[in-house]
Amino acid sequence: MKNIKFPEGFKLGVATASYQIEGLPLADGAGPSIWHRFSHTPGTTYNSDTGDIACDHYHRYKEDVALMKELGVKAYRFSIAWPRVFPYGKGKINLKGMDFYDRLVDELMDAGIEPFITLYHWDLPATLQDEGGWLNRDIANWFADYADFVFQKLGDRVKHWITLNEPWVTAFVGHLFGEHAPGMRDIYAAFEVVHNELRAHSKAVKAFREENLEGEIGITLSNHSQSPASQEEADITAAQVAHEYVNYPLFLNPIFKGDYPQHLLSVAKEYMPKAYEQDMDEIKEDIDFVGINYYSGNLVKAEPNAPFGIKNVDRGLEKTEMGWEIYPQGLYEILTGVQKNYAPMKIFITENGAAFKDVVEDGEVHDDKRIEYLKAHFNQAYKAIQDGVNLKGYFVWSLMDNFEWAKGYSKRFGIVYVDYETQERILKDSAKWYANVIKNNAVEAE
Ligand code: IFM
Repeated sequence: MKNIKFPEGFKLGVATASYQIEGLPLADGAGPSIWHRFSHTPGTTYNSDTGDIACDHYHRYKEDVALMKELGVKAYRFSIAWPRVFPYGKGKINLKGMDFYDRLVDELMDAGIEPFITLYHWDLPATLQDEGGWLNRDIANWFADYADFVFQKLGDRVKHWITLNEPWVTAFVGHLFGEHAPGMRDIYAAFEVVHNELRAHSKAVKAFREENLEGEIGITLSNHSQSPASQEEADITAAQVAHEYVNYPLFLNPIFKGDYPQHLLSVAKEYMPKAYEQDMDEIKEDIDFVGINYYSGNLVKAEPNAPFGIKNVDRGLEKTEMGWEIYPQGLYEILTGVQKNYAPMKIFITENGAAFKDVVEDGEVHDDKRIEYLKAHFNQAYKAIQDGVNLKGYFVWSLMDNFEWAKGYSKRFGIVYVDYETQERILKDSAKWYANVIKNNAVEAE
């Protein structure tokens, strides 16, 4: 069997997020987050699931770090729950909450695993939501102050920082589709959130630079490759609009070029916040890397009556348990697109993985489909490196099964199975496969 080998120093890691795994969201003086509030509101999540216990990682972090060490992972991407550190989002500091992350970072360092920290993975302090949350322009300062505090506490050991995870999802799934916290349905709000997220991101980057710490900072963006359903001009334009609306251009154009992407503005300018142009110079700010999350692709058709004139059509590809098309070549398209348009110094795939129906048989989980999925995507990442993309690492989503937001615990993304009754962790076949990939820094070629 032929192998493809990743460059030396390539960071093969795993990723998680605070509310999805930690449990005990109110422990040791933490304040409630919007996800705590949302998941406790009837009818918001599958089975009324909440993050109250999740994977009990808050208690079991040592065991989980040991598991990562056993797998040989080089890097671990996790997020900090803002309301553990600032229970009200600003003002009063909760050192006990900060201590948890301090201990976690030490544990990782002892295990030789590099921490990559996401500062915001959707658990906004609920009291900030009471002041408008991402719709309040002051959030740029609230976020930068929180980030700065964390930089000061952990910046001696942590060398990779991600400001926001998937700001598109916060804006649109949380403020237009109403499926995520805070559960709003208002398109003007969604675009205002995008803008304030960008302002908050840039302020945090500036705060990081002012600390003069050794290390790198970037942002993580969600992506679904968007292919036109035909070579007709209308479909090509629709795919381009979809791409600029849901993918990296919505955020990277402002960050790298100081403007929103043109195809998107042509259909959505009316939704942009008043005088948004005045903030663009401040938003444009050098970052050290771009984080790319990629799971699936869409086939796009022009549909004049649909929002923004775009409609997804089913092309009959195999889907994961999330109902997402498996389209590995889309990862290549996204990576090469980022490289070509913005030439960032570094790119990391900060999430890639799949939910499948996992069954425990005699204490084992034979998740061949997940292995196949990962292998195909690793091959596309390799191809992108060969073609000049500055890809420096790859984080599998997720280390372990966890709270999949509105879908609760019904979808399993982990390479480690979690028995939620007993909290037992079971290495799926994909975890054993990945351990081997890491050991050899190589994947079977396809
Ligand atoms: O679980 C999520 C994660 O929090 C953000 N990116 C997509 C994952 C799978 O839906």
